[in-house]
Amino acid sequence: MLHPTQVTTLERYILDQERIHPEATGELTNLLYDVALAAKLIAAQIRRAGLVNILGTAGATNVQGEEQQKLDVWANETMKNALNRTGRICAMASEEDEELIPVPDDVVPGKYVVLFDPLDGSSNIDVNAAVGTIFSIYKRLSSDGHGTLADLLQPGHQQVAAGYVIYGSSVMMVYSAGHGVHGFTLDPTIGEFLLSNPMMQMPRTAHYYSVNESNFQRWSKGVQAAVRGFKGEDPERMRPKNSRYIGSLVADFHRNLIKGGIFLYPADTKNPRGKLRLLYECAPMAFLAEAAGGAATDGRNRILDLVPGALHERVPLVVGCARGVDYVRTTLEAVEGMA
Ligand code: FDP
Repeated sequence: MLHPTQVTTLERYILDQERIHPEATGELTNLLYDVALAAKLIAAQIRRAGLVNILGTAGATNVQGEEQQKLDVWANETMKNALNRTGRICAMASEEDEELIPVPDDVVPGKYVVLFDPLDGSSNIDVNAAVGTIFSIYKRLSSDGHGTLADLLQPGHQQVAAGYVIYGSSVMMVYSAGHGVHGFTLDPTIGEFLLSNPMMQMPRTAHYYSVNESNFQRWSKGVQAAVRGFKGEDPERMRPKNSRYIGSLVADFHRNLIKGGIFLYPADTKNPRGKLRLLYECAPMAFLAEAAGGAATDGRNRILDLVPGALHERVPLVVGCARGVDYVRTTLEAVEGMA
């Protein structure tokens, strides 16, 4: 047991990591700390959701045509306000905003851009299931002034850091700056994220698969074959797995990271490009998966190599334990041939 004065806070841990990597200037530390502050505010609001009667739809729909809930709006504003006046970023993009979000004119733009999904899995809020915030950080490509769309439309392998906050039975922030994946649990009594899961590794063997199987009839033959394999119909190539689907990407991913599993949101006839967004969901989760020894593909290509053409582009996603992800890719190739 550690004495309370020996615990490692998020700030202390990131600072120590930066000391190991001499190229670091400390700005990324502060940026991650800005995200952590927003996460604490969002966590506090989520905890109060049932009490203050703020559940329900705000009446508006977001750019994807989905119904927005009040907490989505609130979380989005909280993220923007935590980041926009810090001088550390030159632009932002949010799953809830159609266009690039510029920093205010009176703020000197910084060298990073941040993209985020402020409240992912929001259809779970009404039922008290886990939701999350996903973030993704890149260095700007333009040299100065306000950030541009090109600064935001970078392939995932260029991310300098990515992570998520899961608002579950406890609140955890999981991030990677490329050197391992680290998890911190919020101690609500002192309001600090404390290191709880250093150097998280995706288990080599997947015991679970997570997919919305109600879409089965809408999938391609290859996806159907891969999921049948997970159920035990391809015993020579794949051991049968247990199934768990929460319907909240952060919660499903987090479960698979800890227990060993594969998450899929494939293309289907209703969502021919898949449902999840490349920049706000797939690229940051792929960055984390690879940093933890896992993998992520759209079925054919490595997610981190995809070059986004637009802010809200969607792609199919298969992410989790490397062998399971590769099984899906090779099964698609065998059934459907090369693209
Ligand atoms: P939600 O619609 O509740 O916001 O991209 C959003 C997302 O949740 C993911 O978090 C989740 O993995 C997925 O959609 C669930 O989609 P289905 O309901 O179609 O399974």
